[in-house]
Amino acid sequence: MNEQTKILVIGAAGQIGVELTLALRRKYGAENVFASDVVKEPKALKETGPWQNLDVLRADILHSRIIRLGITEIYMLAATLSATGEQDPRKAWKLNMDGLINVLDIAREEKIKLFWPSSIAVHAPTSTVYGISKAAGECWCQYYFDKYGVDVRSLRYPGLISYKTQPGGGTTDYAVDIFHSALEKKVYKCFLKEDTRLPMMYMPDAVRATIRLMEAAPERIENRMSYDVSAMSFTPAELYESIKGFCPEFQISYEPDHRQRIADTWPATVGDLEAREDWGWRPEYNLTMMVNDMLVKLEDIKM
Ligand code: AKB
Repeated sequence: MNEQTKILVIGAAGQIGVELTLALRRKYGAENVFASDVVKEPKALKETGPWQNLDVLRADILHSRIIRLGITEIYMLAATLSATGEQDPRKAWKLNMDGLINVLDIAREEKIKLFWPSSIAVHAPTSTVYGISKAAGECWCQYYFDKYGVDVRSLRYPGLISYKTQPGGGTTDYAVDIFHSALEKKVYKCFLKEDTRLPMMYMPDAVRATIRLMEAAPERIENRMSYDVSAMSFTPAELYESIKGFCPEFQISYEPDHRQRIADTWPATVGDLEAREDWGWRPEYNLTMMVNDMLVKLEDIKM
């Protein structure tokens, strides 16, 4: 690690933000990783390192704080997800697009290395405002790299499964909610059809992929738009069967809602050869390993 590396995580209270911040603090030292969000500091981050209340849409304040803290790397995670974005498309567009461009401008002026997450939603870019914003965001990343040499790197995350923080308003959220119902011995009402297959990833793999991409030598990053990364792909019925192997009494019912329409446009699987070849991506968790680990960790938390 370069002596002066100072990291800012924007959107640190979200599903990826909490776990990525904790992993970065373990790796780079707590005092070198500043977590920030517009909402208050989540319990999971309290007393683990420095916290800043920052709004990515207030570019001037953000810019001066970044200079004052001597930030050299930014993980810009603040975004509205696919399902929530459909309730107020203009608001989602503003956060997802203006937020990214604000940070790209600061990265350009201060020569800061930047990570920004894209999504499998780009494979059906016009089915949600989220998909449009991710597809456009990838183009902005390429543009800032080509035109200004900004060292920006990106992954297209699949649905992410985690136990520390709940996801916030995505189409793949069922794959987290289902575990809470299983442990609370409730019947789970799934909002997607039983045979809806989507690409998914366990959070430890997502965090590892993100840090590995950011640590790769710049000449290995051939793709400045975004890399597909894949780990597993399953349907609600397959996930249910896997959980039932550990919780035999668990029951499910299927009541598809507006999110089914979004899921139907997304790919069932994605190929990640480019990420494997360019910077050595390999997932560690398959469906059974993920289910086992989720149930153990959630049980510990709930006890
Ligand atoms: C969502 O469902 O909106 C996200 C995603 C796949 O980008 N989890």
